[in-house]
Amino acid sequence: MASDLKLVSAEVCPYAQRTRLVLLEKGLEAETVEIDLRNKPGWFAEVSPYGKVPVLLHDGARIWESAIINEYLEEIFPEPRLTPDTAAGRAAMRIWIAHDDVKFVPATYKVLLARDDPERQKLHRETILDAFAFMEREALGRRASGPWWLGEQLTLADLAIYPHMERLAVLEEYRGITLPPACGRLREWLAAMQERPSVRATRKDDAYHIAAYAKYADASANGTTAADMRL
Ligand SMILES: N[C@@H](CCC(=O)N[C@@H](CS)C(=O)NCC(=O)O)C(=O)O
Repeated sequence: MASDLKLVSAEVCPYAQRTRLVLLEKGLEAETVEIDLRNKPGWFAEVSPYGKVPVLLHDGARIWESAIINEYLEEIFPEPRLTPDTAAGRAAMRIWIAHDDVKFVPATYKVLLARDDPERQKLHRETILDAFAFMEREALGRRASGPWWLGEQLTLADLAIYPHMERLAVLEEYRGITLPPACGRLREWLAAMQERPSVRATRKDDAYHIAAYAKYADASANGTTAADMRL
């Protein structure tokens, strides 16, 4: 039952937003428990094995890692479908979620945390710019048609990648990194995403994100995410 769903979340968190987007796209109601990541409640360590949000509790199961939570929701609540019908399509969807998780997002945290190291900043800046160009060319540039990441169908790839793109103002504010003019498809995709009711319901403005990431940009962040990203 959808009403058995409980999401441990934090409004600032792009990964938690991924799952909130899937819940909204599927019209699922969940009890959402917001936590303050700078002041985690005592019970959080029991619930979250990595000390991170999001965590989903459902039907006796405890699921963590946003991309895996979203696939779980897709399996249990298949309508509306957010995965392609073909195996190749599903592989493409997972490739782009992995690209976001492994290539793009770590570089965005690392470029902020490298406050005092211009060489490392340069390295991560290049990774980010390469990732923009790669997404523009290899994902959006290869779609047959349609406004979404893989074409006509909105999938978990759109909902996984969007929250990090919503936060691009953070990179511009602190490190002067912007989406290059050549990334017109990315810009159009972002605009299309921002029309969706699920995005409108979860979206925060640039000023909110800029304030939320100040502790990464001044390298004072001391949570588990910052520890992982410093490695
Ligand atoms: N790979 C994880 C990442 C989740 C994550 O990094 N969450 C952050 C907030 S955006 C967190 O809870 N960090 C805890 C901390 O920094 O102490 C996922 O996809 O769910």
